[in-house]
Amino acid sequence: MKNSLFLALSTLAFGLGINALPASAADAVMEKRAQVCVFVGTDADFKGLTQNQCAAPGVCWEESSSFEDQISSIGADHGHCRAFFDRGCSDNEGHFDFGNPGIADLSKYGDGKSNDRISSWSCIE
Ligand SMILES: [Ca+2]
Repeated sequence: MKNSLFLALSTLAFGLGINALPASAADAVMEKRAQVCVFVGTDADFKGLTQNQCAAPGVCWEESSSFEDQISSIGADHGHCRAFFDRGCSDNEGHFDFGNPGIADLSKYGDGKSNDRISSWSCIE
């Protein structure tokens, strides 16, 4: 058991060492994956005013006035995301979870009360 843990940690350290090499393709991939992008639309089916919003995992994205309380479709390129009805990714007014491909029509999602209510979101890989 201890040996297998040591092997796992060694493999992980080796993997990190490879990724730490400068100016490599691995760096470019790691950099690209260091954020989660969420595509939103003010209308259903990712239409209306749209935007691709990217943030590092765990970082809270605050919707601008152009999108706050107007989003009707939302989806992430990968990862696990949570949309909040309050700013600052605060759960005061509730939330719902989404991922890829996301939810094309929030007015038909659950009780429909998630439509035009999103103020912020946050994702993990
Ligand atoms: Ca809308």
